[in-house]
Amino acid sequence: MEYKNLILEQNGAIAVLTINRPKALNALNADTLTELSTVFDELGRDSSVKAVILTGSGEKAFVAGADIAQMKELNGLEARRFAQLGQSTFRKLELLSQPVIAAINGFALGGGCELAMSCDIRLASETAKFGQPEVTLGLTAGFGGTQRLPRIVGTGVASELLFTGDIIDAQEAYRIGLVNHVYPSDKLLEEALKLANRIAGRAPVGVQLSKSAIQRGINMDLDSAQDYEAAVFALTFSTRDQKEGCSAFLERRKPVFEGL
Ligand code: DAK
Repeated sequence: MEYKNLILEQNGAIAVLTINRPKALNALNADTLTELSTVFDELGRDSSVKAVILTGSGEKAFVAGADIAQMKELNGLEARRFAQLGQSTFRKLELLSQPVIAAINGFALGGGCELAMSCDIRLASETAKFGQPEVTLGLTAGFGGTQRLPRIVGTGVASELLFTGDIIDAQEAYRIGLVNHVYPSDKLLEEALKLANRIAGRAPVGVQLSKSAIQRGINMDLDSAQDYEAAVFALTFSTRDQKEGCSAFLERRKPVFEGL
């Protein structure tokens, strides 16, 4: 399918999805959110895709937030619809069967930081900047930031960022655990592809069920989460890849996984 504000490319088993509104620093307007929602459905159906990389077009921004020009004119009801569109799209991303790596190549502010936080793994370029500046605009975060940021960095650090709107650099984001790794800008995509390919080489059902156990389990009490973990663990025993992986270990050879 053709998209106006997105570029979807496939590199072997890896899909690279680029948000492409560089003139507006890839800000998320309603059209872009709607396209993202559609592309996540498309990717979820595509069993040839084993991992996804999400990035922003140009050298300056991952995503500089929700589109302020569009948002400024909303009335209360429209703002609720806009927040719901963003929230449901980001939740779809979080629950996408394949793992998603955010390659954060510049500003990840407001909705952009919230988008990155909906990905499974965050890699940043040395020039990346992060923040939830909504309070500087007279708003609160509306695409899950008040919920995901505390889960990732803890309530104290999240509260400071959400109350001040301060913008932090990639090293500080690394220090507080918001990103997994920081790379020079010209190495970011290469490193993201390396990581995605390492993941794509593992048993796909195992990877996808691990993701599901993390994403579903984190919002459950520990006993329910462990029950869920036991159920997904059991499910892997109905796959050929489980037999292959264990046999390959015992036979001291590399496994050949089929995703079945
Ligand atoms: N929206 C729309 N356009 C944006 C934009 C944004 N978020 N960020 C940048 N742009 C546009 C600029 O207007 C400019 O357009 P032209 O003037 O060239 O037409 C172009 O991108 C380049 O930006 P600058 O000229 O400003 O570039 P600089 O290098 O000088 O500055 C910057 C870069 C990232 C520091 C600056 O652009 C900036 O501060 N941008 C805004 C960042 C921001 O505050 N982001 C958070 C947005 S608020 C909710 C739903 C959602 C949300 C909240 C509530 N509900 C419905 C409840 C989410 C809120 C947000 O994400």
